[in-house]
Amino acid sequence: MANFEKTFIMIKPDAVRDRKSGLIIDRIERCGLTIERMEKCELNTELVEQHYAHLADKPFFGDLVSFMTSGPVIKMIVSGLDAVAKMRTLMGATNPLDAAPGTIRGDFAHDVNENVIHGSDCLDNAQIEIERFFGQA
Ligand code: IDP
Ligand code: MG
Repeated sequence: MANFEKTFIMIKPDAVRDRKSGLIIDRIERCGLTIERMEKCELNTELVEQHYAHLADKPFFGDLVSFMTSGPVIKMIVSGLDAVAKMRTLMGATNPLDAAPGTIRGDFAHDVNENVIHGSDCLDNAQIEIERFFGQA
């Protein structure tokens, strides 16, 4: 049975810089999901390090933090039936080389670090990330 869910989505600095935000938002709405909240903002290093803490021991962590603080992002709360899994499917694989054509990363991303979009990977993390980026709703 499908459940109504909210998930945390972020259009990353590469896509904002390349003016792909509108195309990406269009894809989210086309599959029946709703943008509940949306704001353009710049992230500080501390917030990015917290958000990606599970990757702190990876060799690319420094590049990831630099990239995510390199320019504005557009953060969103997206809702709908099975919104968490639906957004992960719509986004495609983390590495654009593996992301299927027709997915957001498959069509817009060219680099495993600069890969256009973030989406929560499970319902528990969606709640944590919504609170981290938007505060208590
Ligand atoms: P996800 O964004 O698909 O959930 P995660 O494994 O949570 O993937 O990684 C978070 C982010 O870290 C990725 O979206 C990407 O920006 C970056 N990243 C992941 N793996 C690599 C890598 O092997 N090289 C460079 N950057 C990576
Ligand atoms: Mg992840």
